[in-house]
Amino acid sequence: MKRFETDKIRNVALAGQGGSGKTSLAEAMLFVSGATKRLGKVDDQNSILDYDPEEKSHRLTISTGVASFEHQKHKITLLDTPGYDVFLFDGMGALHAAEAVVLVAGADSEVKFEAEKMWAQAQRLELPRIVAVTKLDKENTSFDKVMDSLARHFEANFVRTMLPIGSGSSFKGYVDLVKNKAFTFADDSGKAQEGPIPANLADDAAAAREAMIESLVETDETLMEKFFDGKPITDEELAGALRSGIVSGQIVPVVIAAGPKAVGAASLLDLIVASFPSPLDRKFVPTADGASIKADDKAPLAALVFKTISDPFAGRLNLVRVYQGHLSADSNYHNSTKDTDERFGQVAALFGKELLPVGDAGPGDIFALPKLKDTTTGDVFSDKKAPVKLSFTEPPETLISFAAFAKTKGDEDKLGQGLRKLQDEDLTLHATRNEETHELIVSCMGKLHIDILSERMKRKYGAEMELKTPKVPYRETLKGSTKVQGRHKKQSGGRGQFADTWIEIRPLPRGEGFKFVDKIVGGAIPRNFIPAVEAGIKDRMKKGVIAGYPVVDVEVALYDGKYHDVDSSEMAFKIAGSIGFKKGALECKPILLEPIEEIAVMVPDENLGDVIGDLNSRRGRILGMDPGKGWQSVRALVPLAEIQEYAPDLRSMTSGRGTFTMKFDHYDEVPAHLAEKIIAGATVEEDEE
Ligand SMILES: Nc1nc2c(ncn2[C@@H]2O[C@H](COP(=O)(O)OP(=O)(O)OP(=O)(O)O)[C@@H](O)[C@H]2O)c(=O)[nH]1
Ligand SMILES: [Mg+2]
Repeated sequence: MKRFETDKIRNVALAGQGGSGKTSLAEAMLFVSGATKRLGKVDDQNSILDYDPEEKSHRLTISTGVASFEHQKHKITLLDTPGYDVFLFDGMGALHAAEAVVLVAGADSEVKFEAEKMWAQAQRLELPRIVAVTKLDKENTSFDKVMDSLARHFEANFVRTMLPIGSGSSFKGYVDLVKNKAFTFADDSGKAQEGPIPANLADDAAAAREAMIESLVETDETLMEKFFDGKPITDEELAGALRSGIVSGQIVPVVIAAGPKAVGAASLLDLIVASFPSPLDRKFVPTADGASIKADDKAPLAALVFKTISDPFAGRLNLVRVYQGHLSADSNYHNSTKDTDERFGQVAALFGKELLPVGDAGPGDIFALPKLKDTTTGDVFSDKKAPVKLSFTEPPETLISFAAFAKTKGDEDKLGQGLRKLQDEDLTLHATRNEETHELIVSCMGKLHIDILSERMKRKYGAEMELKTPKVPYRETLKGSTKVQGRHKKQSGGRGQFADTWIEIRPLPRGEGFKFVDKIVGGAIPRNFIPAVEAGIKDRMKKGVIAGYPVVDVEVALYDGKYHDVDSSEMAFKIAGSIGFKKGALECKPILLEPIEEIAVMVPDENLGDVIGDLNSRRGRILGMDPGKGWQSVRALVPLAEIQEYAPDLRSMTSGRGTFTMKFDHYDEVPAHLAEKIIAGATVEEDEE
């Protein structure tokens, strides 16, 4: 693909809630521009953008699809973002690469939280928006209902620039209020029949056009004067006001489309070319130090890696957007985030999974770099001498954790490697080993997320993942104190084993761990055996005394003992230490401790009662509530054992709108009736005598 002047580039992200029709609309644009020979369909699994096998089988977008193509002497790059909540972060990152966002709103649904989140991200990045209303060909839909829903959920000056012709099965196309003509579609060729406005719509169209003109002229004072003086506004003036209204964000046009029938795709492309911002119009690129960025080819380089794709065969593919300066293939560049140099062998535009080599790239270009060494999402390429600190959106906290095992013995390495590769391309996936429970913990955003990760793991890295609820890292501690003898004596022919110890055990305040006090006087136990006694006690503490969990917060003083010149050894004293500790600990009212998490839940007002009731039923203790506009933030302490699968439950209680963060707070005593059950189901390792 050749390079285009910066003002001839349009980077457009499609965003919106799951299943609203983003990919279908993007496919329709590829088709009507001639970039594809046939109309790709999500349902027929032949979409260019949802090319990944898991995207095909689930018929939804998991990872932002990118397609660059030429249309009317412009280079258009579409970024087709995911809409389902667990994949949203990928799309939020991709918005960094766009100049404008098309919010795709399906007429068959109220605006949902996923659309709200992407809208908010567009707002943070100060990206102009337009709305494309899809699915007006479905029964029981109405354009007015969509407009109402938009107005309820977003603060923006929505302006209809189209009106639908027909609805449900009689939906035929739209009236273009700017051109003041009707466009109807007989088939899915994308070609419209242009004609006069149908008589039954004439009044509505005239009123809607008047309202549109009024909104448009408001963005320009001279136009406004002209309008209120009753003078006619020319088509050029209207087009100019539309463009400046979009670019400045003063208006949000609402258009009509239906991807699977290629309705509205050509006219959306026209609007993108004529009225969407080019990279030169971009006012704001977030930087860590507030430095400003100019879409200037000659300025020092500033390019952001907004996405990494990890492939078992091709390796890593980094998706990059240049904001400032330029770069070319077969040259070295500085990754200023990681402070390493990388060689750009190939620079390629993307068309779904296809790579189209380009020689060089400048401000506004979006492309892929195969086979870099160290670079991943969020990294910045800039001049070593004039480093630029571009900001990238922080990934959200993960919401659910699983203990992962390899289904087939021997696949543990594959699993570990696969998880590392999957983490490269997904910042909302974390894999860590829990040192206490020794489990491999995989944390991510939700149920659908882990399902897709499991499928990918199997297909790409050949390991089947078995998932369980993670073990709760309980601990044991003691409430009383005692003095106890630990004695180990064995005579089995030849040299025997002998060690005798007296220890005093007492509890320490929570969090103090373990303290060993050596009170041996007069050589009751020789000095060289004392560390062995301590080691034996520590060993036993790790293995637990009632349920197999580590014992914490105790002090043990070794104050007396006996030894034998021939039969005593370090091993014998170690065993005596362990035996003594176990015996003594059982006399000291041992109890179980459980981790307590502090959770902060953002709840829509209408779900507050349900959420609080649910937290109470999870043995939660509400700490406080902070009201917001239509929302409450609830803080509570909840035992980890009760809240490991909170994400899907909160999702269903709040129709997906509730969010939460959780962090470890402290360990607390497990209530006796629950402790009994845990202890009954546990095994404690015996001493090796
Ligand atoms: N009737 C009708 N169906 C549509 C329209 N647009 C999309 N669909 C269907 O809606 C479903 C979802 O379409 P997609 O294009 O995959 O939606 P999406 O927004 O990309 O979905 P995610 O990527 O999962 O967020 C598919 O079955 C489409 O065929 C439309 O305008 N009319
Ligand atoms: Mg999609």
